Amino acid sequence: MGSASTTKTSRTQEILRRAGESLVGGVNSPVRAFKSVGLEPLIVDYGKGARLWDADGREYIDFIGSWGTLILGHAHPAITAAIQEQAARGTSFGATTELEVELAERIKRAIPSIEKLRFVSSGTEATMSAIRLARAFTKRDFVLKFEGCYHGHADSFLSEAGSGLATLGIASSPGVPQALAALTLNAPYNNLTAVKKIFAAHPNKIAAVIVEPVAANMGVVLPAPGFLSGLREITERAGSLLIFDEVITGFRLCYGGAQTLQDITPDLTTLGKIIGGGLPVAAYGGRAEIMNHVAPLGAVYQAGTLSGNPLAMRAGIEALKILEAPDFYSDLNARAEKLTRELRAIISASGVAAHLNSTGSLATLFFTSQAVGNYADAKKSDTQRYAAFFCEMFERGILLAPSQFEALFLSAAHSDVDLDLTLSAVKESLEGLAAVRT
Ligand code: KE4
Repeated sequence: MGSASTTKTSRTQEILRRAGESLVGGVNSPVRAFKSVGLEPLIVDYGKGARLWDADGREYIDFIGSWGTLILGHAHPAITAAIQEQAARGTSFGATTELEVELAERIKRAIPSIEKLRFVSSGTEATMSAIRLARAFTKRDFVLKFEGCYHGHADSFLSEAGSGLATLGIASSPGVPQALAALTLNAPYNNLTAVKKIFAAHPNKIAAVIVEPVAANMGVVLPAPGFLSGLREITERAGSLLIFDEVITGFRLCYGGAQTLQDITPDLTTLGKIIGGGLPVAAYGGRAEIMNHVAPLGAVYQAGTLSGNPLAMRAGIEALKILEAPDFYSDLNARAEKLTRELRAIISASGVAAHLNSTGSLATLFFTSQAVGNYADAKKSDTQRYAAFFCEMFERGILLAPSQFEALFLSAAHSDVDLDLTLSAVKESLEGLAAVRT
């Protein structure tokens, strides 16, 4: 497995050359460019289970899993069959089908805070629409987000954001009008004092607080005890909406949202990734009193040609059917617990300054000796060491996120053999790093 390409005329090189001519940076999403780890983008040929094969037949154990989407692994047979069957019946009608009603009903049963929802085709569409709705419902303009959290690339979110912006060191994106950027307020994650100060400075002006209930776009950072309940209290008192961006955590940690485990009821929730079974599906939803302000019932306009398309709905339904199995999450989370326990033992024995943050099947290995509780902590990580670690693992056929500020996603498809190979590769890679002083 692995061993980055050396033959210059490989199929990968030929596709990379063409990709560079037609796609910006050879990719359709910046974090895929592998820039921060000093490699050329991976060109994938196909995936099966927990494995990916690149254009030159090199095999990898995949911990990106389409950025958390593939909790069931690549090309799950039941999902593939469902897609094939639906494709023969039509992929998109631009009209309602029972399939979108069925998927919505499944999501509502799993996440009771969602009384009504609207399907869209990307997490960005979901969060962008949720913010527009919150501004309309509260008649307020400011939104509060958290440094290092990432909510997609809509204008209101591109300041102090995580994921690809953190990876590329972009503090705020050009092209966002200053007048709009000024309406986005940022606070450090896990810092309620800062949140209270911002609310005091903007009385009756903040439409919503949007938060990842478990942050995964600055790397994985857990909410401190009381942080999320504190946000609930502050927003309730201020007449602002609380939006849980569960695009990553939705159906990742349990059959529901992180809100299910944290017993907190947000006003709106955004979902994506897992609910589409590998096809482009996202959603925003919440109290009917709020959602009924969206067109055609209300005046808040949001639309989408492929929203709720039957092909993607069918894939999502099939995925949630499998995830609903009684022991799915207890099994996955037990395997994840075993993996992270053994990873911590290897890290400790290696003597390398590294910290593993994890919850359920989400984890990030930060190359820092300190605990990581917010974006400022995360940015103290040695990103060069992370890049060196990434390359060592990549050489050994283990594909991690090509960024210190992303997560490792364990799926139900990762076998004991995959995990044993991964642990051996981590041990060897860290030993390699320990031998090299950077
Ligand atoms: P998309 O527009 O990329 O479907 O979703 C945006 C989004 C919204 N909210 C959260 C919490 C998210 O994590 C994301 C997207 N996640 C990143 C990975 N960290 C997508 C990967 C990429 O940008 O290519």
